[in-house]
Amino acid sequence: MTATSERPAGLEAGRAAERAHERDFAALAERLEGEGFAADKLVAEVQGFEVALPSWAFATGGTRFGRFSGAGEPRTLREKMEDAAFVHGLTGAAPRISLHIPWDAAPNMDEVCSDARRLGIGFDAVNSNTFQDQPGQPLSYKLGSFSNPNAAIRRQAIEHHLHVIEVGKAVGSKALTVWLADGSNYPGQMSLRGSFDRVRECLQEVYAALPDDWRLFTEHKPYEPAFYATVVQDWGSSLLLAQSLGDRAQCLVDLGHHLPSVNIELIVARLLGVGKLGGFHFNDSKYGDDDLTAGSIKPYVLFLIFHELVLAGREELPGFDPAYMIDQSHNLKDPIEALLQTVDQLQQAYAKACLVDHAQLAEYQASGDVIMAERTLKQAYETDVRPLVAEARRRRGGALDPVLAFRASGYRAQKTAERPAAAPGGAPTHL
Ligand code: LRH
Ligand code: MN
Repeated sequence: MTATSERPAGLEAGRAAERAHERDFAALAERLEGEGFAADKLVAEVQGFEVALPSWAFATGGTRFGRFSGAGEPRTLREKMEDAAFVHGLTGAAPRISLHIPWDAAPNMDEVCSDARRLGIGFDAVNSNTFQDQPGQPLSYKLGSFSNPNAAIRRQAIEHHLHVIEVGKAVGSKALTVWLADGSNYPGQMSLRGSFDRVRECLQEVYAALPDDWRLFTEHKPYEPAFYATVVQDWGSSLLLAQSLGDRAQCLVDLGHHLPSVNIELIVARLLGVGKLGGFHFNDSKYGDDDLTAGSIKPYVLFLIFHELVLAGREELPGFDPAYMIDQSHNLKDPIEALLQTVDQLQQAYAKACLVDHAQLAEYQASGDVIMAERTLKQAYETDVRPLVAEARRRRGGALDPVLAFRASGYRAQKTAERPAAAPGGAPTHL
């Protein structure tokens, strides 16, 4: 197998790259057929994998220590959608964008819908925001939103969520993601039970306002911006809320919202087991909510998560309909290149998970053959599926190597010319 860096760049990676791909794919297909897999069926499965892009990840992100803005960054929702459509064009696997309100508030949502139709993209879950005070906002969320002891502030937060649902309905979203920054920094500051009860009460009102074909995703996070207690701190708190709300309330797992060494695939299996796994915010992290590109730090964990998902899908587990979304902040990488890498990593993790011999694994688990059970997973994980994933993209009109194709396309240079540079170090367009 030749390393990608030797292939000519650009969408038309050139016949040489095409030939190299065809040889690699043929070799892999032959090997997989030998192991009892139908290569074309696997390609079709990978083609079926789609992930939503976060509108807030197309501009360079930053930390409290600073932000290094990039060239040609989007400044409007339309420009974010242009970039999203370009990512979809190169991968064939990212047909929807997830909006964040009010960051993506637009005066005319009909215009947004016609732009989306023109660009060939749609809308996934819409995200609320009660973790910032907006200009002119009457009451502050400094000490919480749904958990706030002040009923008027809770009312304001509920009204915001009802507004977000209206925006989502206007663009055809079918889900609302609720992540609350609510929490405390010091023991005694907040009633640990009262705050949770207030959140549940407010969410019940929001849930009641959901259109019948919508879902509500509750997103847990252990800390930040609260540094002592976060009201929806862990999957257990999120599950308690989702179970108290109703069938269309499920839990969203942001991979970065787990303390180091927490077994995320186990949490995924637990939520799948009770039909409460609503979706994901894919990213990766080494320490905290680092929002790094998925598969960049813990690729085996990403594979193990997809193993649980593919198994659940094959078993047609009740309530299995996970919403796959990305949630990242690109501080150093070109945001589009980072998202192209991410989609590729997710496609690869999914493809590897499709290679697990589930029947064999179940046998080894039943017979207590620890080594062979582990080897059955590793056999799939250690298979180089890059030709399979590249073929799936090619059959959807995408690029064999999206990052090289993006660089060859000159898109960033074109956008840099079109879009005046953001002030260096200034706030990203979404803040
Ligand atoms: C919180 C979070 C949440 C989004 C925000 C951009 O850390 O993961 O999902 O609202 O990032
Ligand atoms: Mn998230």
